[in-house]
Amino acid sequence: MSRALLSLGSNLGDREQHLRQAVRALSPFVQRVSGVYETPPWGDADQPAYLNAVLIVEDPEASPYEWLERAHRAEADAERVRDPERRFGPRTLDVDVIAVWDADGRPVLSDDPELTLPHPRAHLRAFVLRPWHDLEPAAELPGHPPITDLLAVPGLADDLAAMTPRPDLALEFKA
Ligand code: PH2
Ligand code: MG
Ligand code: MG
Repeated sequence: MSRALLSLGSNLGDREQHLRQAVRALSPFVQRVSGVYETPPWGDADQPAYLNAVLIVEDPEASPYEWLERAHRAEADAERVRDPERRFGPRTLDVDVIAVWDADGRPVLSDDPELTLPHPRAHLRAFVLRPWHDLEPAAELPGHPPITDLLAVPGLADDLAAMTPRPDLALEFKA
């Protein structure tokens, strides 16, 4: 189990710092870091705007659950507090495991509610698809059309138009 796409999001506190901290925490595994986008909140409109980015990470040893554990650890480091009443509510740091590929490049599929793979809503989220597309234009979300086609779905047009690239916030990363 070796490769994963992780999405990062923050809309509370020092958002930039939270994203940087996540990249640092995952740095032994990080292969690529996308640009940062400022995005309106999705799913629960009554909260501040997000900063979003994606990471491509690799570790020949890691199982999908290890990626989830690392994601949760990074969230805990950002002192994330979960509000059970607001599933899509504000957070200091959200690290989601979007998709995982095994050592042979085959997608890992899972319907475990703890870790559904691929992420069940990723194909609807411009804030995941667009930064991913910037890194890997030919990518495919397992079980879906190529992400270029997903980005062309009319339902995503408004969300894409509302995303602002933030090149001023490039997430430094030294391999
Ligand atoms: N995450 C959510 C809910 N809504 N909206 C944006 N723009 N970006 C996010 O990362 C996000 C969201 C829950 O994970
Ligand atoms: Mg999320
Ligand atoms: Mg999450």
